[in-house]
Amino acid sequence: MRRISITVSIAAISAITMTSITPALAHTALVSSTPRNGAILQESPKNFVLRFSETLAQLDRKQINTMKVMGPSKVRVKLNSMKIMKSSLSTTPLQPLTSGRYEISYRVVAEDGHTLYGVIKFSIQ
Ligand SMILES: [Cu+2]
Repeated sequence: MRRISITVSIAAISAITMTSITPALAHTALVSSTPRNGAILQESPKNFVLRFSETLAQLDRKQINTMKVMGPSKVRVKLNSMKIMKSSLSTTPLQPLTSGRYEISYRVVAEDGHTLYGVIKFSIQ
């Protein structure tokens, strides 16, 4: 059963990698994430990191690049403040996550002004 879930998550990752590379448009795309989409973790992630293909835009005092993490029973995970380093957005959970399924949804604005939304799913055993 374990093997099946791992195969599925590898397929999911390949699909994502291909979709982010294939369009030859200049818009930003998610390059990688921690945790990876479809990841099955043994313990709580220490941080959440999203890496994009373009530098993210920044505005003073306005949080235009953000992510939200929903946990089991649709409970929102409390996060520390967002950190932006060029093309990556990261944060850490306030408390370790318990086992279950999680969903990271993000919204970022690249320097070209375009917005990108997406969802990353992972679970903790
Ligand atoms: Cu664009």
